Amino acid sequence: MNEFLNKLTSIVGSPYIQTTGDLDRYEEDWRKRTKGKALAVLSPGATDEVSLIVKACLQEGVSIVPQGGNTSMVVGSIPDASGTQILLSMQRMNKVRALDAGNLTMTVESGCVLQQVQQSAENAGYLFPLSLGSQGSCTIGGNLSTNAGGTQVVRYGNARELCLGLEVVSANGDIWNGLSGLRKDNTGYDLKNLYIGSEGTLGIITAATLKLFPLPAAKLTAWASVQNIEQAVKLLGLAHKMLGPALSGFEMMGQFALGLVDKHFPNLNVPLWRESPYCILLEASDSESELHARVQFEGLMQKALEAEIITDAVIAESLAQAKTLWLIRENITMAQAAQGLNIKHDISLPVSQIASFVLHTDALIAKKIDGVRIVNFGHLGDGNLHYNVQAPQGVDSKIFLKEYEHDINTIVYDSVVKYGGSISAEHGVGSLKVDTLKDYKDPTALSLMRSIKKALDPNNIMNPGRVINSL
Ligand code: FAD
Ligand code: 2HG
Ligand code: ZN
Repeated sequence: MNEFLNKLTSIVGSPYIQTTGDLDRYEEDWRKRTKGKALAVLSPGATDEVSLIVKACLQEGVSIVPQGGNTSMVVGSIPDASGTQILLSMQRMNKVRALDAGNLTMTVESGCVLQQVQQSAENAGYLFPLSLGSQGSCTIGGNLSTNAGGTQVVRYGNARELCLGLEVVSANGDIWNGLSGLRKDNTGYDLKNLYIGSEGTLGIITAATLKLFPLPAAKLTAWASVQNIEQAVKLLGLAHKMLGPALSGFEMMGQFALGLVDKHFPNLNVPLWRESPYCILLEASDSESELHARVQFEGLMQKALEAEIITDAVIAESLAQAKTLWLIRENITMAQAAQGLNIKHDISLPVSQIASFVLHTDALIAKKIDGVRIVNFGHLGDGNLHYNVQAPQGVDSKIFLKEYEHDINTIVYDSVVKYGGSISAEHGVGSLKVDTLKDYKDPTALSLMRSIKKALDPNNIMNPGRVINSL
């Protein structure tokens, strides 16, 4: 083993291999549910180093866990407890390689933090629209490997839709340069889209060519209260109709979720939440002007009030106000963390089914556990709910999870199937949902997925046990 570690040291250089010391930030998952142990943490600085590492690991039969910002919600990016895996941190590979204004593309290394990618695009006068609450620490490689969603999907799509090309180190150590930047390329199987969303189980993304967009001339943000989800869905329909492609964000937040923000971030002054079961955060991105956006937005709010779809609304009057409204939404995850562990469900449903799903599932859960609280919020514009279940007041969250996690998951996921949804909308499968996936995914689809895994990673060295665990 020493010889193997010496070989790895010679590839990355001794400052970039760690086997001892405080490795918690690499070995513990973001939610602090699980802690693993790596044989070594490697931080390569270039694609050819990644290639040499994979070849060395393959020869030694050692598996690799790729990691970006370690913000996974599904325990996908930490090593297992065996102390035999290599944790490959991509954070040193953080260069912007090129920006092609004529082609509206930017090529970046996979360890670039998402916020850095957004900022680099903006500095050059363009927009890279992917936006997540974790954008200050997640990496673009992690975003692509999980096909991340976030708050701008309703207009710009998931990470997959924002990527035109990849550079990948395959599971046998070969470097595939697919950084084409082409919007059309029908020359066979779509390799890029196999690696996107594969959660590090097929290869390592080392760089990506991303789509850029013109910066909008104006952005407006509004906050509205509604009596129930049916009204929220009506508002979404009206917003699509009246704003067209300008609608760039449509988030729904339940009263208990906002109450947590109010409790843990009291300086944020959450509007309208005490008197309404749900609040909606809407954003319009206009390519004409601030005035044009405001007229359209005010028209939408007026009509929604007249039709009694919403009960009240505020339109942000300044950038600072808009930022605060977004901070309230983005801090729901931190507020939950401050409250204690809960049972997370990142689900997607046809928008038309969401109200019935929530009514049905709320009732089943309330029947099972008295006083349980639902942290219900999410990207309603994309049919993506974060339907999280919090222990009743006064019940220890760890004991609650131990006792009820399995049963609650069964209730929620059976209900997801009943209403035509998916058990993972944007966070992925990781190891947390790997057993659940077996029960809820079409068997033929699972069998095809296993064939792909066997073909691209025959020695099962890439993030084994994640996404699919029986080969
Ligand atoms: P990591 O957590 O390090 O890894 C995630 C997975 O990708 C792992 O399986 C890992 O092995 C693999 N991986 C990482 N880098 C590479 C690479 N270069 N090559 C191959 N595989 C790789 N997610 C959403 O979709 N939408 C949200 O709105 C959202 N909001 C969040 C808010 C907060 C506060 C937090 C903590 C998380 C949120 N997430 C959200 C989840 C998470 O941020 C995303 O899944 C993100 O895309 C992960 O990026 P990362 O760099 O941290 O990846
Ligand atoms: C979000 O939309 C994230 O804020 C996290 O996807 C969801 O905390 C969660 O459950
Ligand atoms: Zn989300």
